[in-house]
Amino acid sequence: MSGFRIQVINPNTSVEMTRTIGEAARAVAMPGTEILAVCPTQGGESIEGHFDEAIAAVGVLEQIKRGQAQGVDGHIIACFGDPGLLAARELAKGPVIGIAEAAMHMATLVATRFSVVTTLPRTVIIARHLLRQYGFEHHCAALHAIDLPVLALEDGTGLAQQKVRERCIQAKNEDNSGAIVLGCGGMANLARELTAELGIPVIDGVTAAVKMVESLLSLGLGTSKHGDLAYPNKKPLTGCFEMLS
Ligand code: 2AL
Repeated sequence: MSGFRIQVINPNTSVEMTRTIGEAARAVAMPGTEILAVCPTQGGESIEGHFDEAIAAVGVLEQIKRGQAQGVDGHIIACFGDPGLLAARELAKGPVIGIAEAAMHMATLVATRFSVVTTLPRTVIIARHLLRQYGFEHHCAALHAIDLPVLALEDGTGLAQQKVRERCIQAKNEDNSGAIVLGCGGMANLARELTAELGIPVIDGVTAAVKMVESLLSLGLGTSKHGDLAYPNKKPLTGCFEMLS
């Protein structure tokens, strides 16, 4: 089976991070899969809290609409908070996977307990909420922050990448976790090297989500349109939301 078109949406407006995410996605995609890496035209350059996520969710929905109009087969929300995930599923016919859920699901398949390494301490709290929401609380041994902002991953110094590496090693040794989940879309290019170096699965959600969307599409599965994920009830939307109606 080949010929899937998968839209990878970076919900922040950083063009550099969108490139990193797109390259990581292409590196694992099947030969026939086309990866379209996009980001919203409006919003914040990084997503680091609930306020940022609320804004980013609108950008995600705009891109889902656009992707559907272009006939893409599936979508990935490439921010670790999975902003707008269920709303995106209402709009989409094909599968929509968030990178946090993708990485967490994958981790439970290869280890009994995993640790999360993310960017800021406040993101740790958001990730903890997601663990509870997705039912993975009991699979997670600990969460760690490198304590650097998201855009430090794109500043070219390598400092953030070094801190991610150190935190992953610490998590392996101190939490006694069997796997590590990387908690930011901007860490997508680090998983394979860290997996080799640490000798345990280090899972990035972007690449995990690519394989999940490909799997669902190969099985002929899309988002259920029965029940709460049915298309949104039609009603006029005004102002800046007109583009979503
Ligand atoms: C994120 C992410 O993945 N992209 C972004 O802008 N903020 N979340 C995070 N936990 O760092």
